[in-house]
Amino acid sequence: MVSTGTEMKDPENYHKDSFVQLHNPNVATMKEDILYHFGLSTGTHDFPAMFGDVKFVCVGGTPSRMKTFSRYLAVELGLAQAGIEYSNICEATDRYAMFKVGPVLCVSHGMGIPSIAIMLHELIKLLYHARCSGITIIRIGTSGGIGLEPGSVVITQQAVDAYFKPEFEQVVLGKRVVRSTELDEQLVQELVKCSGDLNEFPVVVGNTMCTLDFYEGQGRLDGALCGYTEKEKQEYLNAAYMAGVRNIEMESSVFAAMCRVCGLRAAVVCVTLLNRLKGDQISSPHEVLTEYQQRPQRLVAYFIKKSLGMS
Ligand code: R2B
Ligand code: URA
Repeated sequence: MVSTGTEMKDPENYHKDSFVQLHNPNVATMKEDILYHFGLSTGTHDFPAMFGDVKFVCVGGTPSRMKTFSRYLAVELGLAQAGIEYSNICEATDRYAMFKVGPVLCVSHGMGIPSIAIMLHELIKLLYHARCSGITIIRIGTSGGIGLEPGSVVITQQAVDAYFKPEFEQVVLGKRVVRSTELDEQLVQELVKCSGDLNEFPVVVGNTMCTLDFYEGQGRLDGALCGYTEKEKQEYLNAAYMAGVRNIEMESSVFAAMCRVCGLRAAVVCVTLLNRLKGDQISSPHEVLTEYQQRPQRLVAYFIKKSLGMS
């Protein structure tokens, strides 16, 4: 079976006050749902009470980055209290970390498609069990840029695969299933507007290539394996640039595909740590990289504040 995923819904109308939808009739019939990798269960936790007021979800690679982001958000949203730390809701497991700051849930997803996909299955079910509606979800992350100054932030227009196609392909029961990776255009424009308001660092809208690997998958010359030349690498990255690709990372395609099917308004905002046309190694000093990583956080925190009528 080859499915485009477009039969699922009309993307124009799926946000508004829409409830999170699962694309699985089995879950509604389950007495208890154990979200194993979160260490949470509908049998032991009151999801509507814990998460029913969530309106924004921010996901990013590492637990520490999401903790830092939740602290920063607490200050920005006026919810920080001296000496009080937001605790990790998933402390029963070390697979993922989750922090809740008012209406914002911050969750780490690890590296790569399999890791974020597992997290998203459980996150989307969590939002469904909590009866959340009108959710906006944003991946904030890092990436390698193509033809951009390091530190530039890319708001993803389309998440594309390594052939530059806006598709996510998975094998389900031995068959190819292809889903669309289209993202919410209006949300892209809202984020662009916020970047103009902030005017603190370069922000571009472009396609994001999602790969299965950091080294060969992204055409690096410095992995343990490499069977191509510098010239072939440059040709590939230039072809990506011509296809509108401005950055490369490892989660956006499945993120876009899953959120689309389940009625979540989704965006991807990643900073570029280097310009891949100029090299492969991430060699900027730690402080520089730390500041770069804060850029998507600053933009998204501003967007949330603005959406809540706070700026
Ligand atoms: C960006 O950075 C990670 C690889 O270093 C990966 O998770 C990604 O998408
Ligand atoms: N993350 C990636 O996936 N690639 C890069 O080049 C940098 C960060």
